[in-house]
Amino acid sequence: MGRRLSDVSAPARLAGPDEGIGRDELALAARNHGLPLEALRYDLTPPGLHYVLTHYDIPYVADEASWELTIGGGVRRPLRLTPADLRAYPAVTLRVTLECAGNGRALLTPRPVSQPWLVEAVGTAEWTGVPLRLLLADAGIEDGAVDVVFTGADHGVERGVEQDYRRALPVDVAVGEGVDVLVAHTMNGAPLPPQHGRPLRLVVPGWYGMAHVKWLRDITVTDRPFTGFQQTVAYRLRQHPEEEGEPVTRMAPRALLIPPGFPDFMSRARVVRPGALELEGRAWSGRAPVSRVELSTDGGRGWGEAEVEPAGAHRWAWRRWRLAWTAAPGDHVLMARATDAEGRTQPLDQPWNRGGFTNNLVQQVPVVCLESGS
Ligand SMILES: Nc1nc2c(c(=O)[nH]1)N[C@H]1C(S)=C(S)[C@@H](COP(=O)(O)O)O[C@H]1N2
Ligand SMILES: [Mo]
Repeated sequence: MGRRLSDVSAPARLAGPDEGIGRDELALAARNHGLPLEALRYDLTPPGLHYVLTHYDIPYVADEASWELTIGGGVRRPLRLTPADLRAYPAVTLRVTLECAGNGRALLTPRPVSQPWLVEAVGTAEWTGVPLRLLLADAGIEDGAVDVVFTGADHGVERGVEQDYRRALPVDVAVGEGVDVLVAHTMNGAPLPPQHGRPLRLVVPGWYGMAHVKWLRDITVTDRPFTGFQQTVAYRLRQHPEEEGEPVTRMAPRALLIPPGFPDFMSRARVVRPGALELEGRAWSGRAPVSRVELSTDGGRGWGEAEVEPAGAHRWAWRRWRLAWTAAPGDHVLMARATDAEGRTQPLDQPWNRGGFTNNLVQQVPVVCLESGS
């Protein structure tokens, strides 16, 4: 019997009311790991602890020297560049917090069936590369450009559509003066590891992960809006499947706690002993800088103001925050809430859409404080 791609490729769906995480979701979770939350302690996430998300397979790149990045479409001088060519350009290094747009998805009700993130789809790295603006200036963008389309070397099928991983940015974002979009060849001072895009990837400070195309092999300038799968089918905010939906773009504010105390192996419940503790965590936002972080130690009834470290030179990276707490014996629920300088804050009720995207529900961390002396 003839087989079709639609036979092997599942449609998008929501989990049923009592449906647990399935084997398909487990398979994705085992490939695409999160940041162990204790690693929020590092300013720069060691690459092995940075979250990973890859829709298809990680391309095998034996020899960087034979890699070519092509730049074409609506440009006057199409370019072909090797990683060595890119390393010869003036380099810019940016510290960037990257978060998957689906972070928090597995906590939603109903649960969109996809990569089942809790809240750990985040990491911060120093990316070094060439500003896209420079490359596009060398290529010479023609008048009437609308989008810049980025193609990765990975290939797969998703909801019946066979594709290369491909995403676009509006041309004003691609060449924007405010912040450098980078074609990065270096992560934390070393060549990109395979899972993070070896040898080249796009880095779009402030945007959710899906825009940061890995294994970048082509950049094409177009004079009409890009309508590929990852732009118009996936990564849209929809309540109903037939809606066109708003595109997913920049990261909403989020704060996470460094898990206090020590964990139970199986339940991951946090255990602390009574007394003074310093609660610490990180917060970030892709539109306006984080301006405050509030903490609740009683499940959201009262909120205290955390001390947030200054952003310093790193506007696009997470910021550390802290607040003292005296733990008393009993059960507690800790919550942290970030607000950005334009007043966007994290909701206490789940923001829901069919993809589970951009959901920045306040994190809840149950903590058991032991009796003194136990
Ligand atoms: N080529 C390609 N680029 C990609 C992806 C992909 O599947 N293929 N996944 C995107 C998504 S959804 C995310 S969240 C980030 C994850 O980047 P990381 O694995 O380096 O953390 O890569 C993005 N870039
Ligand atoms: Mo993602």
